[in-house]
Amino acid sequence: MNNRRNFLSGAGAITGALAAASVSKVAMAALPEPVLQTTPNTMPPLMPSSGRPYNPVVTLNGWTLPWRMNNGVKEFHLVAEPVVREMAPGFKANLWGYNGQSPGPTIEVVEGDRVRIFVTNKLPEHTSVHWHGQRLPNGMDGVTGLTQPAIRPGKTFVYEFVARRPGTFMYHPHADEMVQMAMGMMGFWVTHPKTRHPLIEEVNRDFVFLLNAYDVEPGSATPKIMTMLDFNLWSWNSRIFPGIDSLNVRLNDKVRIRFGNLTMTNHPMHLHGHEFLVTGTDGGPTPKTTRQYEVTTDVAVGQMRQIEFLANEEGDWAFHCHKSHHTMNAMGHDVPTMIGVDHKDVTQQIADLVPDYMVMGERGMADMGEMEMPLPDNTARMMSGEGPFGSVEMGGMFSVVKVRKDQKAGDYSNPGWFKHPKGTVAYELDGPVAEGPRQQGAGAAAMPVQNMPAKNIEVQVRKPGAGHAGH
Ligand SMILES: [Cu+2]
Repeated sequence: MNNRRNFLSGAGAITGALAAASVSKVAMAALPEPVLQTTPNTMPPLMPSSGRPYNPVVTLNGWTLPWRMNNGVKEFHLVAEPVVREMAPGFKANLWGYNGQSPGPTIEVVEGDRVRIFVTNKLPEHTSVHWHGQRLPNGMDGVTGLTQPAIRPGKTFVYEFVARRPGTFMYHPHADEMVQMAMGMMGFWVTHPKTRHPLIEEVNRDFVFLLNAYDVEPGSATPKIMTMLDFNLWSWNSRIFPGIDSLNVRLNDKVRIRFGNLTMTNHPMHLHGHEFLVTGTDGGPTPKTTRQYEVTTDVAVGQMRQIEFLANEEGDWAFHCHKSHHTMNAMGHDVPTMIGVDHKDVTQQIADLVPDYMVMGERGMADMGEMEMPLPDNTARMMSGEGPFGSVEMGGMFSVVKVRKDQKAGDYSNPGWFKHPKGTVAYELDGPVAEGPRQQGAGAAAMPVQNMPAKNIEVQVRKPGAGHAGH
């Protein structure tokens, strides 16, 4: 009870607001007052104040939607609306979302709960909500035109069903989907088991987030909605590193992380320092016989995965998508690879004409993370994040799992950087290093080659400058 009251009154983070003007006063009195969120920070777990108890989840850079009980029914109020989302400090995007943020709030219920969700549409166009992965009456499935009429701007629709299956789910529009998902309309849903479930472990920490992607041109603030593959912002809950909060846990905590993919490509999610099991999907808990230890698991488009591990190694452990372009922020994709290219002469010639000219990428791209390059206003840096040893040189889908001995149970605050025990950090060798012999000629086991080239060619690998589908 106390937790919820604190949550609602906490530092003005959440404010009540009136429902859409077109809803009559009588009808409004029948609706739960919508709760809005004004901060992109990770909110503490929302302890259930009514209904069956459960161990709540923590939404990364997000929050859980409070409800009210009405004659045994859990009532929620979602408001679909344009929002301004801070995707990283200093970088705000004009998105669409729910109740003040994108993604919308996480909805948490218990298996067997009867749930009633009011959806008010404050968007400039019609919408609907599809409850991804749920068993429900067909007419509650939220597919505009197929199972219900569209929710017109200013209108409120009511969805009602029993949360039949425990597990990891999400919600999103099934109306002008391409636009509405490209604009950030989505949210997480967790149904907790009502009793001990043989395939669902009790855990100490349970984190959730959605993988999403945007195409926002440097200097602008509204996503381009026609983009199919060429996104330049790869985000978790509409945040990009270094704007994504760390996942802070206590040493020897059992940790569950649940994620769903609403981008247009797959994301191999990789955790450092620990092995995990995939314990569930949006289809439910996985049978134990299918579980194997992994350090990377791929989550395909429209899929959800939940992973579990024992956090028994102290430290700051990277957790990220393993596609290296997905741990970068807005960048010019048509930049050719310049590694190894000597352009001293041409640089001097250009510098004579353009005094501020600088060459990028001659030694790799790391310089760009550290360089103070002038950027248009409201542009996310390509990669950054100041770590204890310098620039982390990451962006996009990247965060850190912080495992600490002295983190208190239930404390989700950031403990700061890990203090490595003496002698446990990679160090620079002092002294000379012998040069070994370099490879010469063909491998001894190679087949004889017909029509050998007249002279040996050393290949200069260079990416094509135009087009780069498929990442
Ligand atoms: Cu990825």
